[in-house]
Amino acid sequence: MYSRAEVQAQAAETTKPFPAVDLRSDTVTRPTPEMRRAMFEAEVGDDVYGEDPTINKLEHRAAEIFARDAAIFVPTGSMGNSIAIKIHTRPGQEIICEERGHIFNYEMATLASFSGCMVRPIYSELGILHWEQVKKKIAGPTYYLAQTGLLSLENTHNMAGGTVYPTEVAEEICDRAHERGIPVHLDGARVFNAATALGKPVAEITKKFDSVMFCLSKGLGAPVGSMLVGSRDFIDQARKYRKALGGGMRQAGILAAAGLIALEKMPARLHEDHANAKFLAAELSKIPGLKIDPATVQTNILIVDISGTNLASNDFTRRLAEKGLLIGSVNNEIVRFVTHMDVDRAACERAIQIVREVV
Ligand code: TLP
Repeated sequence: MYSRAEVQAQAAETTKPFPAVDLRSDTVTRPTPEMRRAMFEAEVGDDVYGEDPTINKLEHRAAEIFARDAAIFVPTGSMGNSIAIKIHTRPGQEIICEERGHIFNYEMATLASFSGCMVRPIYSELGILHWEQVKKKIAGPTYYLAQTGLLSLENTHNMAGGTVYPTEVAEEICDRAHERGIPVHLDGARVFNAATALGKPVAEITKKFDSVMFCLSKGLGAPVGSMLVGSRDFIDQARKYRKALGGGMRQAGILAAAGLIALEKMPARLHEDHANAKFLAAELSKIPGLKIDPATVQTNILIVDISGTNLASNDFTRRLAEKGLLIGSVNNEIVRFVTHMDVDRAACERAIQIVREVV
């Protein structure tokens, strides 16, 4: 999404004397004072020996909240997805996912290099796949066709604009895939945003998936960390692959202490980010040259087509950054705004003002 030079330029903006409004991602949040205190006081041990009490507590709570056998802490969402894909597939198989999916576009082709698989992508305007589309892409039994090893859904769908799977749509895919012996993984980096939008518990909207990855370090505000949840056998295997990838950390309870607060307390405030995103969408849609349908904004992500401004997106984001607003460029015509706990309504109003000035 960003070149190294862009990242450095944007980082330089954040050190300017006036406060930048940073809507690049919900990954940019800083830990709350309560998280920092908990990290300072965390009881720790060696997690590779299974002896870190704070990690054990976090894994136990994650399993409980998702109503699953077990869970495992991983350093990043990308590692969580890579591990899940490795467990579910064999080399030479295909993985079906939506064309703008994170596992396909932003994980450095790890599904190929680590698991030996390739992607059979399906495009869907709002990022939500339906069984009728999926079933056409499942490989037939012909011996020389690469077999479908896994379906992977993304909820919310990041690059489609934080869109949410209706539970019955996701469940139909899981049920039909299972009838064919194909597992279904959920890239639920922002599954708590999905649950908030649907008004349902995460356990309910994820119950039919074989495995779920979710991030503590996005909307939930933890500084580091993601979780994988699934069956006992799946998590036992995940522990081995996490170590293989270099993700066996030692006194990781320092991180889990913040993760516990993220997990227990932060889902309850996500509706504020969604309300701010809807506010931004409504205001941006009134600015000539910007294309966004506020009706499609369900959570905290806005994907905006700026081709009508006649500015390339890098130019657009640079001009905004000069005035103190940081957003992300997805491609030449598309930019992304993401709301999170470190931007309040006043910051969003300032963001709109800056966009108006630039356009
Ligand atoms: N997404 C990041 C970027 O990589 C695009 C962001 O700023 O949104 N699944 C989904 C759906 C994600 O959006 C992300 C991160 C991940 C997985 C990976 O998580 P991390 O960054 O922890 O590896």
